[in-house]
Amino acid sequence: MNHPKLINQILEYGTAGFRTKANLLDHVLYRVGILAVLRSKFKKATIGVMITASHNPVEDNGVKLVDPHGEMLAPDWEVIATDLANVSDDRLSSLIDSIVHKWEIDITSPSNVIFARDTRPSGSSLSASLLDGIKSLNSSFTDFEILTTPQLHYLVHSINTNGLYGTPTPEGYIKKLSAAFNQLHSNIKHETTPFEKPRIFVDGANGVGALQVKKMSKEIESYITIEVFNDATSGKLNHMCGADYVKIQQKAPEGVPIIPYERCASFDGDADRVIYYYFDSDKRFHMLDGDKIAALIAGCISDFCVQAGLSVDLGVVQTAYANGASTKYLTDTKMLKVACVCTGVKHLHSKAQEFEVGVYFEANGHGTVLYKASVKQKLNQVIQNGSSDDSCRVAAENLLNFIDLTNETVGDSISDMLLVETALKIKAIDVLMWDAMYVDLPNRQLKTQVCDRSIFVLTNAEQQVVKPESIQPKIDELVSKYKDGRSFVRPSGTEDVVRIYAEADTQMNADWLAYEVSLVVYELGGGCGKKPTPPHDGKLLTIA
Ligand code: 16G
Ligand code: ZN
Repeated sequence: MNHPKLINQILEYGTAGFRTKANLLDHVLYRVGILAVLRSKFKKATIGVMITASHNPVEDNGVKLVDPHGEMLAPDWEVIATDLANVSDDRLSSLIDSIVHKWEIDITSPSNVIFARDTRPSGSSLSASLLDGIKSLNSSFTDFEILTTPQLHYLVHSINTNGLYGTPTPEGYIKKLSAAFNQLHSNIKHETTPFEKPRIFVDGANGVGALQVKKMSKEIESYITIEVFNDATSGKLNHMCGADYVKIQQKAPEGVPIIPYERCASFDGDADRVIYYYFDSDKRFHMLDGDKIAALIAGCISDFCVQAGLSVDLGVVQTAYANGASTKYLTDTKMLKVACVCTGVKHLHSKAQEFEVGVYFEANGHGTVLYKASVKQKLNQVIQNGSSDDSCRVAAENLLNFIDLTNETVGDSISDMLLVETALKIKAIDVLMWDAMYVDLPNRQLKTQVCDRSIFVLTNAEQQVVKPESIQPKIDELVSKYKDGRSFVRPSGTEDVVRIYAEADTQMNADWLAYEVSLVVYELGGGCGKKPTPPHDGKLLTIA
């Protein structure tokens, strides 16, 4: 038996695919190889497999499938993935037969699987296990070796559109984005520009994003200087650095120089998230998260549309983690439609598809923009009708390049960063002016352990607890005690914890509200392990 299943622990295909300690994944990768081939035969298209555990520690690894248009695996196949990963060795082949039968898969039809991995040391042997699974069904395949998650999503989509979305190679990705960036930046002319050639410090989380952004940087160096830190040459992946560290700890990563007002961006371990920040003259840290990125980008697209004389249905999709101040800014100041959905990229992505232009971002920095074909058609129409010095035509050209600079398949640290840099240049604003768009409400995230997090049933885009029934009235009561208070709790999809989010008028109040709510979860939700401890003496809570 190839790649026998040596563990009894049940692994679930969750929001981020399978993710656990790397040494538990050998049989899972083999079976995912089989699953990807079946999916490819079923969809009659190329399927992608990405081996990564994103922002998790280097000892972990994970794997997820990429569907034909570069989107996440369809939910009904997530269940199949879970079944395949957990079935005993002796029942594996009969389960495969039953999947083939149930989904009427023509096992003789051609299939193609492409795959890549992040920089984790466990990646190459897990790739080999995956490949054994793919080969067991005689499928064709390409191993793209070390790439970012969004690069793999791009490749799947461009292969399945016969190159219409972009040349289906890693170099094609760099070329498409860099060409759009260079075109935009050569078009933008301001009488007074705050900085002629911007510079940005990138924290590559000691991962694959660092390697790829260096390649990108060479292609666009006429218009921007990108200096990469935590570049995987010596430091440990995601250790004291990266987008998740910066967002959760609300502090700067190690390894990035502190220079006042210098723009800095942190990627996560597989480069599908980005968080911005800067230091003021007192070396105080200021963060610009996914909400602020969404506000900047949505505002820029909306301006382009107005300048091009186009009316489009533009919406912004957030989750409950979006800072209340950002939602207020988007709706009240920018007069944009805002939708709130459950956490997880697939929920944001599918909601964003309902708009002609759907901007979606999680506060943690994962997000992108989706454009309906109708928008691209309207823009081409404006270009055809306009004269060369026509400002409508120029705006339409700029927006088309902005679309080309976007990785529409999934959130992408590199693409998102270049969109931000472009939006700042177009608006002729610096990081301070961007930050001043609105002021974040102080907030705090905590997590607490319960014996069984599956007892939590939520509603209203995960903002209210339905079960256990006693919890929500308590949360409502606590929230009402705090000015600008808001709080919700949800079981994590990636860790064995319940997460608590709270915001309020001051950091101290946000910390106390988060603490009080975590105590409610612990006491009424079957807490186990360490009981939450209160924030002491006006000091901030230390986050586990
Ligand atoms: C996964 C999700 C991410 C979400 C996070 C929440 C994808 C590709 N990733 O990383 O969108 O923010 O889970 O984690 O969907 P949690 O359930 O542990 O809070
Ligand atoms: Zn990631």
